[in-house]
Amino acid sequence: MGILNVTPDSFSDGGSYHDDGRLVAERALQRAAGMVAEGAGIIDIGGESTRPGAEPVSVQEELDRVLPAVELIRRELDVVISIDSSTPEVFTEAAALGAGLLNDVRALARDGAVAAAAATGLPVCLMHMQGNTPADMQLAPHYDDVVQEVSAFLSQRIGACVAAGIPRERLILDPGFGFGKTLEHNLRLLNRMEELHELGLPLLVGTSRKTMVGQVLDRPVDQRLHGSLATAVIAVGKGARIIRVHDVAATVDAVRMTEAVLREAKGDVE
Ligand code: 9MG
Repeated sequence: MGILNVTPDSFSDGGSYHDDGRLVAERALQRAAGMVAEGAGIIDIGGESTRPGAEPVSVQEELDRVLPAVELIRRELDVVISIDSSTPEVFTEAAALGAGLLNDVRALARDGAVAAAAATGLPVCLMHMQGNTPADMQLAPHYDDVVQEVSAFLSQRIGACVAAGIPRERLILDPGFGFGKTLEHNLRLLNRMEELHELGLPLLVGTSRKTMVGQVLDRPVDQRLHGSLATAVIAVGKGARIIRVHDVAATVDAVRMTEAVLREAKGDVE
């Protein structure tokens, strides 16, 4: 899964979102085409930053950022479009334009989100976050047992989705690396990720360029590729099915190599 942000600061190489929404959609298409050529099977389009401390955007602003990119990418590329959003109106409109997956860091907790997601008929990724919003999630994360609590939260959200008519088979789970977690919590979650298989659903993992990599390696965000690849390899080794990344080509190579080793262990060598 390649990451495609369509926030105003995402295309700082000239041109501005506010000047011309179409220009952003065209830049977004170029980036998406690059990631597809590098091997991405899913493009995750987001119009609201989920970084710690990020300011919320209005529904209209989010729609204006996301929909032109969805429409253009859907028309031009053969790839699954994922919508990185928590906003019911965005789910509905993006689904009507051909999106194929909803990726919600708030696990459909916003008012009307479960019903709107159910009505689209699309698969949904439910992510764990401690704290209600990216703005407050890193204030003082605390868990007695991070893996158990993430698992219990996801289990509760699965129940809410199934009760609202989203079948289990349409759900994907994500432990939410970096969302209301210290470095120790993130490392423990990665080490014990197998325990989340008890929930019986595919796992999505996003660690690409995150603070946890920067903290271990003492590297700024533009020097975290190698550390991010290490976490992707571990996640695939522990059964993750989707890896959400900025650096698609390098991750595809690392994942293909990991899968070859895992296949050999099962006696299945090409
Ligand atoms: C939008 N977004 C940012 N980080 C993410 C992560 O780790 N997982 C998912 N599902 N979405 C994320």
